Amino acid sequence: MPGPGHYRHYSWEHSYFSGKTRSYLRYKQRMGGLETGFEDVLATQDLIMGLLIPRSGSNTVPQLEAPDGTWIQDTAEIIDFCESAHPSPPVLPGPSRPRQDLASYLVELLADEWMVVHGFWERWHFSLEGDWPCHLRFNEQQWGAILNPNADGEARRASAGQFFELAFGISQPHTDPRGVYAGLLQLGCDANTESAWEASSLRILKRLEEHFSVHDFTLGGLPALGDFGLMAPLYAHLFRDAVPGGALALHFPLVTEWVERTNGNNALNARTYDQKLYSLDENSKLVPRPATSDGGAWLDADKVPATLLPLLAIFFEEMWPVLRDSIRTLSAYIASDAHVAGAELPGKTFTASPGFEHLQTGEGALTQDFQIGGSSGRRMVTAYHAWRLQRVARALNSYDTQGREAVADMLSTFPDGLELLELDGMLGGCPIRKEGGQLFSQAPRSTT
Ligand SMILES: N[C@@H](CCC(=O)N[C@@H](CS)C(=O)NCC(=O)O)C(=O)O
Repeated sequence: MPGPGHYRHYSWEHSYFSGKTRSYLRYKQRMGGLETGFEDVLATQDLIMGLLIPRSGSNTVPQLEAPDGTWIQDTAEIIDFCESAHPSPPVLPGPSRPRQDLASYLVELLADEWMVVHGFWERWHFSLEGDWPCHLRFNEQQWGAILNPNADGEARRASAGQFFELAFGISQPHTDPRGVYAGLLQLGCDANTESAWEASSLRILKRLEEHFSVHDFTLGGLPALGDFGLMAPLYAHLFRDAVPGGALALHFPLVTEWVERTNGNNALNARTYDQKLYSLDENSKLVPRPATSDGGAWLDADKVPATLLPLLAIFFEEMWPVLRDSIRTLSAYIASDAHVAGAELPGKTFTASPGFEHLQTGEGALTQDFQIGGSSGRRMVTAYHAWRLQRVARALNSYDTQGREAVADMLSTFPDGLELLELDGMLGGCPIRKEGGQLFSQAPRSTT
């Protein structure tokens, strides 16, 4: 049980981003870093309307309430807040280990904002009545838990069924895509690009499988930010899901085992961070040792595991060109007459933000062409990406000359990798301010 004055983590078990912060908070608590503990609170519709929206202006989960009443929306901010309040054990290597630090931020970004397409595709592609395999009932049950928590099982499912029809048009996603089905199109996953997105996710999973064959976590024998980031796509939408979960276990058993290990639950065989393995001494006494790889620690000397580099290569091959273009598109929009300086900007990851649909769909000013695996598509631009890149730029700025050289050495092995060192300047035309759950433009910075 959490102690007095504990944190409250408002979340859903089936939420993409909640899997990231839940596993993070559990790690901090179990390793002695979160003295008061945390309570995982099911964010039912009543709580979202009556508490989360009034406190942050956002209906998204997860959100965190600190013991002193501070309210935090967004997984990146939740982790940054807790790292600063509870530095030990760290999940960010920091400026003294710049290569591992940057690798952690990039894996987190890839997991949160690129793998999200595959995660949502897996959840909603198999939810159509009449298809096989079909996990519609499973999905209805998990959504019913938040929409109508006091009803009996059948009625909970029925509430979710009605919601899926009303919000997502689930009976006709091909002719009238709404909600999550519109969201996939807005993120550039359409008939033309769908197979390229699938190939991309298989490539990512294969590289992770290879990595976890050697190391138990992204940086070695303890989890880091990138591990918790990867829990977003891999926990609720793959591992825990009735259809993709089976496929993950069959084809990627090491990734499956890593999910158990990083989640820290039911992980006896997977071996987790606070576990010991034992051998017997000559008197048959138990002799403990860390249960995880690499002596239960991150690799020393700021080494990024060689098997993690191919994952970072995917970030640079696929995601970076899209992020780079999105900075340009967003800066042009902010500088245009269509935007009033200081006004709100769309900040959602998945689906266009309410009120910004005309800009983020079709040929709107906040859309752009992109490529994935040789296929072309068009997708929305969100200011959320620029805000997240500001965080990466801050990390880069915190490295000393030697640290920047070490990072440059690593970046030079990726396509256009060295461009990342220019990130701060590139973001000069679109500085973003976050207030609660909303993003706003700020006066452009001079880049000279
Ligand atoms: N950038 C946010 C994303 C949060 C988010 O999109 N959460 C999803 C659930 S995983 C949500 O609440 N979606 C509801 C909506 O957008 O209306 C974060 O990292 O916390």
